[in-house]
Amino acid sequence: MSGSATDQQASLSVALKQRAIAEGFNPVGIARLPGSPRLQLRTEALERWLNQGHQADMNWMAAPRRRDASLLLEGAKSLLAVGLNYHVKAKSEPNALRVARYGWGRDYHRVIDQRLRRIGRWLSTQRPECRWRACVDSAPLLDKAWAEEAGLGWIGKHSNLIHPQRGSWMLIGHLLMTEPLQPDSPSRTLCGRCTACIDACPTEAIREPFVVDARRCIAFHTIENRNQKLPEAIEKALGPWVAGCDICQDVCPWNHRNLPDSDDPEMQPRPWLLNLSRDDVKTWTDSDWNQHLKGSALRRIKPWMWRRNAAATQPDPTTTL
Ligand code: B12
Ligand code: SF4
Ligand code: SF4
Repeated sequence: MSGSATDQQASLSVALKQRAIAEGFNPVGIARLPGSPRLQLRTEALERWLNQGHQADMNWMAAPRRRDASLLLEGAKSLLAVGLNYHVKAKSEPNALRVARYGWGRDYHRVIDQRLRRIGRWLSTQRPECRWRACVDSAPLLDKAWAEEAGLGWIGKHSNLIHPQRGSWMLIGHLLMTEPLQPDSPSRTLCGRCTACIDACPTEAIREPFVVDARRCIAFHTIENRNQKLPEAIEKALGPWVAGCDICQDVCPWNHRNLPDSDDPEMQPRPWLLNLSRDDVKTWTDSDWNQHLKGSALRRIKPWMWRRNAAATQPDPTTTL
């Protein structure tokens, strides 16, 4: 490649990342397909995870396209990885039912998708021949492995991506594109000898470092499990968690630093999510729920599931009732 083409690639890469930061994303980074050999290892880890049945009934996890990002966009050469910080100042009320932080603000799928598309449209003005595709969860992509490849952070032993200054409270999206861009360096693993997340998980869902068995995970059961009754072992361990579970991230030392709070208006919590009681859950009608969950990622939890989950919760042992 000629020197000037390399320079053009470099300046487009910088400009694209600046656009992403202007959209409220931080950290941001770029990776080249097909990725380093480490990405191959992560893909093999997915294979093992599926073979062990850790996906529970999320059969969509087995989609072959998840193993090869180039199948999501023909001719894809690079991707822009973006992180959206959802750490906010507000806290749950001490005796309230607990709702995982990722669901406090507006549905992150919509927020990230809209912003990525704006970046994509800008890219089209710079490179009209370039094709792109915004991916946030909805597309079968190994989000964390690609974000790690693009330097957004490392995959911790609880399997979430951690940024050294921002912790793990970030949601991830990607813009796949046919344009070859200049890649950033992949992140290094910084968990060291720590095992706090593995020790704190009440259901022993982190079977070994980096491997979460969804069949044992409270987040899976409260959000995805469509059975009328939760397994007994989950009911016993649920504590106050009615929607998702943040325990393994709450105990992580990388989340105990002075983390920047997001002032993004779309990430600010809906007040009712911080102060939800069993009585609210019992008495709200389906249409009350529809009203409360408008534009929320927690819509995935149907009203009957909120009732099922709440009925199984126990008071938080760390608070006095
Ligand atoms: C399926 C899924 C779930 C399932 C299964 C969880 C899981 N760990 O797989 C359930 C419903 C349980 C779930 C729960 C949650 N999820 Co979820 N989930 C996904 C989804 C759709 C796919 C994840 C996946 O590929 N799993 C398959 C297995 C094989 O992957 P894995 O566990 O990540 O394993 C990787 C590592 O272990 C690594 N690895 C393996 N061996 C080794 C060895 C070493 C040395 C290293 C370093 C790494 C490593 O390679 C594997 C493959 O990449 C992604 C979105 C996406 N498209 O990627 C969101 C996603 C992972 N979820 C997310 C969130 C926020 C959550 C919750 C925090 C929500 C909550 N509070 O309730 C919890 C966290 C629970 C937990 N400890 O993982 C975010 C995570 C953001 C981040 N900072 O990492 C994602 C990326 C969505 C997004 N777009 O932002 N989730
Ligand atoms: S989300 Fe909760 S149940 Fe799932 S692995 Fe983390 S601590 Fe365990
Ligand atoms: S709690 Fe410790 S082992 Fe777990 S992800 Fe954080 S640093 Fe890594």
